[in-house]
Amino acid sequence: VSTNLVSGPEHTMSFVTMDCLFCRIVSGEIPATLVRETDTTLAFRDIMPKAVSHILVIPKEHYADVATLAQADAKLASDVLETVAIVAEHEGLVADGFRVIFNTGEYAGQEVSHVHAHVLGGEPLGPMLA
Ligand code: IU
Repeated sequence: VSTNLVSGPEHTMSFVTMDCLFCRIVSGEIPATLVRETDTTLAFRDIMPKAVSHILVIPKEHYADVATLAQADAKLASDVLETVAIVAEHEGLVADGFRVIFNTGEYAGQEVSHVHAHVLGGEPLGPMLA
């Protein structure tokens, strides 16, 4: 896995792996519809939305999944959850409720190995699947 140190006006220094799709979104190499950016996290719209509102929240730094992140950097995991909460508020999802999902590993069908919270809402969501 190659790692690059990326710096730029809108990105503070962060380690990214350039063979990771979401790291490429962090670096600006691949476009995404950004919803919110903090020093440590990024929120953007899922390209194949499964609800009226479907946003992905990621740490800029690469961690494979939520379990790895939580054990390696509890503060960064907390930053991700804070961005989830702020995005849910800005999207107007709080009053009616919303769902947060971290698919983790093969059985959960995790496709992108860069931890991401799915934030889903804006309509009744039905059974608990992302
Ligand atoms: P998963 O939890 O790893 O299965 O979710 C990956 C999500 O990333 C999935 O909902 C895709 O629609 C989404 N996605 C994206 O937003 N932009 C992309 O370029 C690609 C996937 I590839």
